Amino acid sequence: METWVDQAARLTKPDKVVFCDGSEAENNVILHEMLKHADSFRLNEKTYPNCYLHRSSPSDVARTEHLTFICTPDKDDVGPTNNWMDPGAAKIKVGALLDGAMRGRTMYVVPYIMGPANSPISKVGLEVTDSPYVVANMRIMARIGKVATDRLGNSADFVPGLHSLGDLDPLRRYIVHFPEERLIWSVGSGYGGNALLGKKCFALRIASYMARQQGWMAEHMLILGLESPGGKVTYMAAAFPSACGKTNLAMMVSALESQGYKVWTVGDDIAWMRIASDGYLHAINPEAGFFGVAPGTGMNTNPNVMRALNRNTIFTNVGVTSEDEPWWEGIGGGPPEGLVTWRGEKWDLSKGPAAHPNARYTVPAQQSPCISPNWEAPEGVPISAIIFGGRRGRLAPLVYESFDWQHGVFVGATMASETTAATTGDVGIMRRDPMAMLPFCGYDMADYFRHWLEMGKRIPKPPKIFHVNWFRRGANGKFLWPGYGENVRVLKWILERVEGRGEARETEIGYVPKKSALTLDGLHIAREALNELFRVDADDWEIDLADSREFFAKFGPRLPAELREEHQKLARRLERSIPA
Ligand code: GTP
Ligand code: SPV
Ligand code: MN
Repeated sequence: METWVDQAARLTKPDKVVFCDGSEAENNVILHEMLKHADSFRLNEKTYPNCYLHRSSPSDVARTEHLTFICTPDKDDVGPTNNWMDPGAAKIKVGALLDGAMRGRTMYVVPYIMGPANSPISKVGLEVTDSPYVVANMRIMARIGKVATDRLGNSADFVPGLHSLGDLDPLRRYIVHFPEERLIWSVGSGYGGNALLGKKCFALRIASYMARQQGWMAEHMLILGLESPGGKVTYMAAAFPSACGKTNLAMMVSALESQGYKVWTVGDDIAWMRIASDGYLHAINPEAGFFGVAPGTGMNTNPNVMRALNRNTIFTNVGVTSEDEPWWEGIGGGPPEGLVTWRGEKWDLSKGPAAHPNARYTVPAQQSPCISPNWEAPEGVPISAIIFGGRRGRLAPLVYESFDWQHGVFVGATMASETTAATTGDVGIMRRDPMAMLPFCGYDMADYFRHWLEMGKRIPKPPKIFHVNWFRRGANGKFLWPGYGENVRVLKWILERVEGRGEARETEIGYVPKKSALTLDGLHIAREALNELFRVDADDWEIDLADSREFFAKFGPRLPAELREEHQKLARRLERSIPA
């Protein structure tokens, strides 16, 4: 570890190197450093103790997928959906930007564990960074310092990551991964998934590569436990693309709590899953905190997270009130007098939203009132259902179940969703995002599909696979389904299907709940809205099939034949149902 740190320091030439032990005293020093910068502030100490506001550079507010690369000797190994750079060329190009990048700055060395400290599934990483904001976030999002160095001992089995803010210019920003070396270099961004290297860079891109080699899975999934009457808890994992509702589903206050259905959070963004000796796929949450989307989060949508956000939280790119309290669209109520925007300007209507649409909070997981008692179980939790989903204004019904694992893999592989503010670029554009891993798979996605198919054969008690869509819109353009805490009604049906109950009708695309099978008491929803939510329109699906065929074609012969077979089977089922 010291050797690697020395090399990183020789390249970046910091004035000072600080090894982080993760202690409270050290955290205070780092927060003090963070607050020296004009972009960070302490919030109201009475109402928001130990809370901070950080404003990132206006051109550095989301992940930048076009500046993210996978570097393998053979270009074909990253597949058609990843950006590729030759490892040698990347070292030269990005190395030039890192050369001397920390002059006049302190280099913080942050050893960290992804996963519970005592779990055999956990892994150690090491991030060096010149950003105190990154250190403060890593401290919430991972287990850092002494626990990690203790776990590592003399071993060299860790994933190193070199991060520098550089000059924050998007023209000199690169997030590059060397999966064969298990190495990450990131320069030019201080934002979330670009800079907190344990998260997307390690726990998904590098880990997905390792997982295929070693026979496990690293997925962009929340993990929740659904408690049913009598107290039994059934665990489910769900993959939705960025800003499509993972945190909210994992932390919901159930609309059916009075009937005995309650949701417990194990994780909100990433799942590492292994086949355990009981025959189930077991999942751990490699993270220790939530880096969640602030806009849209309020007492009426996600009271559990709201109750966690009033202490020890770092807010990024939210607005701030005259009382030094954080504010964003959807927090409840209109913009208060004296509101200041995420860019530090006095708010008025001409400024648009006061919080950036991808504004985030970083909060310790254990502050959540619904954190599962098993969230740090070393062996993980057994997964009974995998749920795919996305933002689909049309087409996909509220929920459907795949016929079997292979069909479920096809459902995941053909997932599509409207783009969101979580990544730089246009918002609201439909794109294919298989398993919500399009930006996070560290190798060819055709091989990734193959890995999914192989895993299915190896899991003695495989989870059932479902697809949900909270975002279908009616003719008036409004969402048909109320979402949030009401989503538990769909989870309840999924649980019943897992248990072999739950009534369904077979359609061309899979099993859809019989209308009487979904618990709707207490919910005011028009019959037409329900009909539309469950409608499977064969013509629309045929159009979608043409699009997924084109997507699959990109992968050429590497695409598993099983997926072409599923594609043809669906095409045939649709043909049969459309009158000539
Ligand atoms: P990442 O952290 O980017 O991976 O996102 P995520 O999948 O955890 O998304 P999150 O739960 O933070 O939700 C993103 C946005 O979708 C927020 O603005 C939410 O308010 C909104 N949202 C979440 N769940 C629902 C839902 O059931 N219905 C509707 N209409 N909006 C939702
Ligand atoms: C996502 O974009 O999927 C996130 C936030 O969870 S980030 O850490 O920026 O990747
Ligand atoms: Mn995410």
